[in-house]
Amino acid sequence: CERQDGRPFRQRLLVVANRLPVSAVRRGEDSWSLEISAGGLVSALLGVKEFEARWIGWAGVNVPDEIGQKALTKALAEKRCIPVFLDEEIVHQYYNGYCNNILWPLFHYLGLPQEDRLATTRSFQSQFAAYKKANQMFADVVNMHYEEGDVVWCHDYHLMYLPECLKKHNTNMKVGWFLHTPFPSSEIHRTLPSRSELLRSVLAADLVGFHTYDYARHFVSACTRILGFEGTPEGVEDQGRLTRVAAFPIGIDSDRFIRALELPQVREHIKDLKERFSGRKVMLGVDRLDMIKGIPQKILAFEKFLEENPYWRDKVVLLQIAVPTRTDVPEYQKLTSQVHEIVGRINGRFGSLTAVPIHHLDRSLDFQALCALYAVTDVALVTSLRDGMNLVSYEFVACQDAKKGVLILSEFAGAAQSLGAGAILVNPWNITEVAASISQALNMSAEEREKRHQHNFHHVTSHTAQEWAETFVSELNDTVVEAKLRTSK
Ligand code: ADQ
Repeated sequence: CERQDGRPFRQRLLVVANRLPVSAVRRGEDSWSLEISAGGLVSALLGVKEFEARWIGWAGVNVPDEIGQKALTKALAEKRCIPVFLDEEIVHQYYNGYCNNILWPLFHYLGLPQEDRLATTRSFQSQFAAYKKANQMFADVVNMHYEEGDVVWCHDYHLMYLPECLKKHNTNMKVGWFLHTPFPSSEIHRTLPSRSELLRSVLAADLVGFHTYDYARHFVSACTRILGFEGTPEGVEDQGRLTRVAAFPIGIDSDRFIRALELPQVREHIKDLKERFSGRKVMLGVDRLDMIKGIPQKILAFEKFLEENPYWRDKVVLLQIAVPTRTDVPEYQKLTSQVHEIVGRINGRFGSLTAVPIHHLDRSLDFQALCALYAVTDVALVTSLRDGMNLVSYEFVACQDAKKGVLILSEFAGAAQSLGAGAILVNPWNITEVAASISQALNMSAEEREKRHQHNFHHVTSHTAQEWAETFVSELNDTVVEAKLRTSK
């Protein structure tokens, strides 16, 4: 594709997500230091060569003054990032409130936190108003930077109201929306007071994507049951207007992990870990410390395994690496102390003066340390109670071509649909079943491990993050843009 002046034309992709892929730290009145966080989405989009990506999102800091805002905008521009400035009150109501206290637990089938259920119900309207206001602020920034021919890709549950805001301003804008969490059964979505407004807004997009067919199907049935629209194999139709709905399972940049294993520092790290845990099988959990990840259930299952298998007590170690998130939320603080308490009890019960069965770290690991850990692991335990996809399971598989370890995977993670044939699938709520699967994994023959690993490795290396992004954006480009704003029935 060429422009009139003969230069190659690269279509601009405006990626809109709640958080920009950078951490910003203020160094002075008008100076900022920025660090790019290399998450899955960043590497996925860096790999897509035919588009020129620009990021639009919140930088995660409150910048009340104009000098600070100008300086940050300028610094971010060098990283192709455009900030949306949200004040503290909006962040409290929109992000902590509506997104994290209402949508996040609901979409993961966890319900509202028990102790403040009524309070949440009372503050619902004001939080939803803040959610809409915040989404409009994102839309204003997109509109300011949009040029004809750009494609706009909105991400996640934080921005469900964005497609409608964008299309109201410009019906010709090409808009896609992708959800990184599960979309729950329509019976769950029905309980949300703002259920119809959110569905209608998402349907204003030209393409709506989910990790799995199940989530897409749940979304389509929510639209048919709640809005009375028609579900078709292509998506959702209303008065002749179709919104395409489909599954686009995300992947990882598998080469980045495979290449890292060849680095001298990583090899050194692997050697140290092997010496440190020599004579013991290594089991690994890597999660954000979130209710959805099922960390207490996983540790209880490990306890049951030790209880029932005395032979293994001094021959196995569980390394649980949990990055703290949302540390200011009481529910998450409670989860942290609960996990610490269970780990302490189990180590007291089964540990000795020289060794403990569980090493629990409340922190993030850098990329190289993470790769080394994945590589020395015999059994990975991914026991999310619900998870949109779960990339940790993919990363583990990518680093296991030498060892061919076993993946124990929750049937409630989206990844179960792609890695199910190679993993041992479990119901994470059933600790007896998870304990039995640990035993199965540790006793598995080398041939069976090889067979299961090959299946998963092939999937992880052939369904990459780059392919995911390319497929979504090219399908978005192929949709017919039309006015899809739905009026209330
Ligand atoms: P998350 O809930 O964050 O993502 P996940 O997909 O597992 O879950 O990705 C977590 C990422 O953080 C991985 O790349 C992992 O390496 C990293 N990470 C986790 N713990 C770490 C630790 N202790 N140290 C260092 N790194 C750590 C959301 C959805 C998922 C969906 C993704 C992508 O909840 O279901 O798979 O988005 O769509």
